[in-house]
Amino acid sequence: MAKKKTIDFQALLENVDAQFPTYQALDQDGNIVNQDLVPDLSDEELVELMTRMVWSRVLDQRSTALNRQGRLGFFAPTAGQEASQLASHFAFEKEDVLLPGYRDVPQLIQHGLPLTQAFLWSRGHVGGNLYADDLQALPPQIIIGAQYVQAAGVALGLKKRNKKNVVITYTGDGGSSQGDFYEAINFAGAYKANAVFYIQNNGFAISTPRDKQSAATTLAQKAVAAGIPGIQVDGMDPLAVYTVSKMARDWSVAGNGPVLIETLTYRYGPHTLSGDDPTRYRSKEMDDEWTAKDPLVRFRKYLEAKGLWTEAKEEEVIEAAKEEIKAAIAEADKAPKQKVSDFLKNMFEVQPQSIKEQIEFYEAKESK
Ligand SMILES: Cc1ncc(C[n+]2csc(CCOP(=O)(O)OP(=O)(O)O)c2C)c(N)n1
Ligand SMILES: [Mg+2]
Repeated sequence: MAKKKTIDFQALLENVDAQFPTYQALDQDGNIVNQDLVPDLSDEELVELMTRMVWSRVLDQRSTALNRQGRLGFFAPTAGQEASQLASHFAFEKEDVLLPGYRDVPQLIQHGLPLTQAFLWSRGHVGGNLYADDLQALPPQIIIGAQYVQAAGVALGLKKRNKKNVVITYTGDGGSSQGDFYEAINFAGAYKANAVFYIQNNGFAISTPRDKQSAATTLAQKAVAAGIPGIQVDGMDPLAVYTVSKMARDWSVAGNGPVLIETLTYRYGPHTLSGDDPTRYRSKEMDDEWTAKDPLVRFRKYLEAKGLWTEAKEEEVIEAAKEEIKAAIAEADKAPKQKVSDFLKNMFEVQPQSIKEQIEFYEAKESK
């Protein structure tokens, strides 16, 4: 009797993995390694992107200092993730809808949230959540993965209204283990909704390493089960992140449905400034390896070689950012003291009876 053919399970896994290479345009020395991924950006746009990334690094440093002085509340450091955050966001339009996580404040400010309001949000002040009508964004989500389900809903709304816009949302490697993550990409895929979903894989969910999140070789391949395209990109490479993001937006705006993008990145600082000590779960070797991949260093080298960037220009950007931050924090200090009743009034458009009663109670107390 002929021997029956067996299934090669190892090959099944390897065949999937082979479809998810890491896209890279610019290596860590600032050299182009893949001409196909070099974006069609003007010199001015390239300089603008670098300016935003340097601005974000300064915002990270100043926010850390302000937090330690007790002048800022919640802060999730962003240094290291500038390409992942700002080169991705650079591919979208003001009318696209941004649903950020707690670490995505730089994109939110670039999308139009005044810096003063971002500082008020950090302080837990209700004024940080009162958005101008033309700001197409929701406040940063703290519940891991929850913005993904909301993004799927907003994306379907855009689709039903025939809008040529998309939703952009971000979660982390840890967020990609949440039920909300799978539900959202599955739903958005089934309805071909207009969305670009990002997983910023910075290697850790607080202290939990990436290899404890999933047995999948890449997080991008989670897209397969949702029937949508998934791409893994070098998240320290602003050119590749931008190109992949722009192509994903074009694909989704054309009515083809969502895309999932995994950016390989690293946060240089602690998880948040609320007591995390990364030396307890990350080695110096690991930090050094990722420091060598710094997105600012490689982009600076690339732009300097093109004659588009100098040390003097960078100093100018740093000084301007410091001034902007100083003015914004002074403005935030002028906000009226937070009242409990203001918080309650901001919860529902139509107030339930229980909230009405609480508002009355607090207003009476506050007027004394
Ligand atoms: C539903 C939920 N569970 C747990 C937490 C507590 N928590 C806050 S941040 C975090 C880790 C998230 O890691 P990741 O998604 O990788 O994002 P990163 O902080 O690395 O950007 C956890 C577990 C939370 N905010 N929400
Ligand atoms: Mg993470």
